[in-house]
Amino acid sequence: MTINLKILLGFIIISWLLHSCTVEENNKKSPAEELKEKLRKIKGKGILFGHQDDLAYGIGWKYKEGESDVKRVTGDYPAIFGWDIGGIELGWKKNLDSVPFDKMRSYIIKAHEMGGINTISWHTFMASDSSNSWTRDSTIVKRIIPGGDLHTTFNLHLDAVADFMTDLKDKEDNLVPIIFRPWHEMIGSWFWWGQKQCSIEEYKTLYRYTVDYLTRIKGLNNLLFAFSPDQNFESKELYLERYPGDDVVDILGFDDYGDLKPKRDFNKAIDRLNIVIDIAKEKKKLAAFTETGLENVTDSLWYTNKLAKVIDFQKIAKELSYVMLWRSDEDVHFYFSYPGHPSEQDARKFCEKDNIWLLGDLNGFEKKNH
Ligand code: BMA
Repeated sequence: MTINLKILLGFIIISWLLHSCTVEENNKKSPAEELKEKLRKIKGKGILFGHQDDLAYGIGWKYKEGESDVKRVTGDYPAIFGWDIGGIELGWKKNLDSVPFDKMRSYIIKAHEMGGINTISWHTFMASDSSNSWTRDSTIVKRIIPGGDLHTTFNLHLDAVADFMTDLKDKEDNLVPIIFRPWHEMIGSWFWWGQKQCSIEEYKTLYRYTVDYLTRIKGLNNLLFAFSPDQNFESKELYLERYPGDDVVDILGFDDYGDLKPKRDFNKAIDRLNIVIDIAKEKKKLAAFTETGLENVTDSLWYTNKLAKVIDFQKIAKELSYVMLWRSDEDVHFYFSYPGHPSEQDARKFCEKDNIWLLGDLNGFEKKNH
């Protein structure tokens, strides 16, 4: 072979290698797309069980490596790990419930590396005077969206969120996928982004702007977005009143504590979940019960008598991706049981149901399907 031929051959091989790398790169799914695919595969087979702040603290312990109330009661970790980043926008080192952000970051990464799925909510403080989410100020949304006098400050708040999300990387330097659930419970009026505090258009603009800023401007490709009103809707129309658009939402959910309280009718929760699921099916989105629980689990049979009856109901069992209980903070309130609590056995019984998946079930399924 002449030198020239060798050079030409070498050139062809290198170009081919480079080309195939680029094709592979281009075909590579983003962390968000991978998570969506994973959730789609699971749908109908199991409902993932989640708990807010599960790895951070529980009843009688705080920041203890490997600890989890779900694990203490059931022997396994939850499959969904919930977190809240309220306070990140003010540059705080800890969130509104005193969870240090550096610890939260490492728990999120750990949950991901164990095979779990993380979801983040954001009890946002106000860009005007740093008042908390529960402040009924009906000027803030208008002031932070484009054109408002607090818009620049709000962009800085979103920068802080983006920085946190960008820092969530696994050992291989890949971004950890996150289900982000901003501006939740907007049908109620307890938050400054609630129904009485902003117009429909203002709310939609806020949600859309948030998604656009994080994904397009900040280039984050690890976020799925969940839309999660509270329980105050009786029809598809009401659920969708503030829905910001198919292009900015991946998961349709809702938060409901009221319908599952002891003297209330849990069929209401079934009706509402059916609404969410019908819309999700029409729109080809995923559906989730994004927050629920009974404060301090005052009914020792709550899991099997209420929660199981809701999520086992016909199409709910087939269509729901996950259900998440709120946090267990011994100084405030708890939503999952702990060893020695009268509801412990019932919690375990619920989590042992075939269609309720903890981390081990999720990992077992993943192994079989790869
Ligand atoms: C609420 C309560 C509060 C907490 C907030 C945000 O439901 O648990 O104590 O600050 O959620 O996590």
